[in-house]
Amino acid sequence: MSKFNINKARFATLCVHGSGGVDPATGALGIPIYQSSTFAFKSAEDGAALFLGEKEGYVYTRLGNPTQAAFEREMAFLEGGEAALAFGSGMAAISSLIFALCRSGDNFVSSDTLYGGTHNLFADRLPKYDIDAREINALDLSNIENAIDERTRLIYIETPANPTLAIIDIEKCSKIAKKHHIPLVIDNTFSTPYFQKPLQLGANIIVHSATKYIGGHGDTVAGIIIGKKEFMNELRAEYLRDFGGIISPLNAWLLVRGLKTLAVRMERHQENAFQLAKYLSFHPKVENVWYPGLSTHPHHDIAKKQMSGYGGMISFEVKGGRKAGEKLMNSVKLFTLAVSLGDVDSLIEHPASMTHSTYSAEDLKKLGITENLVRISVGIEDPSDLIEDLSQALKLIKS
Ligand code: LCS
Repeated sequence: MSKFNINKARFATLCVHGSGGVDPATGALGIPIYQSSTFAFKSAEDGAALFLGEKEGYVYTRLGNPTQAAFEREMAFLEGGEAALAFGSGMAAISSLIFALCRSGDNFVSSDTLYGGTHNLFADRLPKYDIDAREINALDLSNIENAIDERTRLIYIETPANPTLAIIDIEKCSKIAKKHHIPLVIDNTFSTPYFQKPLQLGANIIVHSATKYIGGHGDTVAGIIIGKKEFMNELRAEYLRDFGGIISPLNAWLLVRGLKTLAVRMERHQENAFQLAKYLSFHPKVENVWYPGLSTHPHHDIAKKQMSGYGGMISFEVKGGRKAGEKLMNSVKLFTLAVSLGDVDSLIEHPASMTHSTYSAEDLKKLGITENLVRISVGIEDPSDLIEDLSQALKLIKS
């Protein structure tokens, strides 16, 4: 019997069967956790050749590890990229990427609604290295054009944006990037390759906080970059080797395992989120619901064009200001009051005082991250239980 042609497989099959097959060393169907810091050389000459890069193989886990490689291979495969590079966190991936692309005196253009940690890196840390992150409203594409000059090294877009679920047109951004011969970087954390394929839309590099849907179980912190092989090799040498923000073999293994169920988890996250978004839209104590799948979402048309589904994140405003939002968050019983997202468990948090507290009050207002905005990461529980929980908590808010 001829072997199944994995290249023709659909996404859910790719998630399960992956790019790697069985472990070549042992035949293990599940990739082993190569929990080893170092790897023995066959001879002194062999070690020297590995160090010179004349021979492929493993040397030391900071420079590469088979479990880490399995995760990278799988992510490159699922995103449709040439290669990938795993990091110890999403922030390690993003900071390494920016340092790899920019030198002192350079700048880059970024969408202004970002995860609060990314914004903090861009607005507070990078200026210390004389790198200017120009955070602009990328919903108006002319703002991107206008911010670009001869020292601009990349365009960085988070879409859907955390926490407002703003959707930026990737294809249109990629045309601007091409015109200026600079790479377009997309943070694909909220969608995952299951719902959005930025490389197919013209982007050049993808970053993820793999902590979220990629792992899916809330038990790992990790990041990954996907792009051209040559660039990934350069990044590995310059940034993993010298800056050292590597992923551990155990965490890489948890992510490989998480990816096997990515398709079914994303389907269920979306199904549940749709039901909750509709429920919240009609609730008298809720003002605005931001979910890209709703036709009332201001960028629904762009979402429909570039995403094959809308994910599991919802933000909404509770009538009655900050106090009403706090009452809701303190009253839920099934949702966990916690940051992070993309877990099988449903989570609830307050962006203005938690994940996005790195923004100034003025910026929060400008971006629509209001005092009464609550963000939920919809898990894979029974949606009726989730609705009942929100319902009992909303009932406790005095109108
Ligand atoms: N990109 C996005 C879109 C994120 O949401 C996060 C973290 C990161 C990058 C950074 O990844 P990390 O280093 O945490 O793996 N977002 C978080 C959030 O919304 N709540 O807690 C963390």
